[in-house]
Amino acid sequence: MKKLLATLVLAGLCSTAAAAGIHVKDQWARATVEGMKMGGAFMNIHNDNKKQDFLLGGSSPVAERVEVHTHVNDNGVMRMREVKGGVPLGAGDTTELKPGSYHIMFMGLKRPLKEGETIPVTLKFKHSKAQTIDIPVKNAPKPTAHRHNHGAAHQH
Ligand SMILES: [Cu+2]
Repeated sequence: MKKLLATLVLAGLCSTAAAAGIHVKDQWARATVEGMKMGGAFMNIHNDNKKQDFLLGGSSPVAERVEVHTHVNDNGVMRMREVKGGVPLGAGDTTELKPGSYHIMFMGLKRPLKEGETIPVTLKFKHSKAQTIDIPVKNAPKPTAHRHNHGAAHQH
C-alpha cells in the first residue's frame, strides 16, 4: 500500500512539472550529405507559461553555431534570414518550426547528419531556462507537384 501511494505521489509530481514551461515535441532534423555546411531542424514548441517567450537560438556539438531563421518572400524569391530578437512563442500557444517558415539552422556543420541518428541540441530562450533535447535525423520527404518557382538558391 505504501509503495502504491509513493508511486501515485511521484506520478502527481511529474504531471505537475510537465504542465508549466516550454515543451518541445515532434522535433526532427534534416539529413545532410558530406560537404554540406548547413542543416535545418524543425519542431513544435508549446509555451505553457503565462507570458510570451522567445526562442533565441542554441548550441550543439555538431555545429559551430545554432541560429533561428525564417523565410521571407523577397520579390517572389524565398530567402532565409536570421530572426533578430528570436522566434516569438505566445503564452499558451504552440509555435510550429517547419520547412519554408521558422526553423533551427545549424551553421558550420562539423560532420554530416545521418538518417537514424539522434543529435543533442540545447535551445536557449529569452525568459525560460535553456533545455537540451534529442533531435532525430530524418530524410526530408520529397517534394511533390512543385508548382511554384522558388529560385535555385532555396535549399530548405
Ligand atoms: Cu536557415
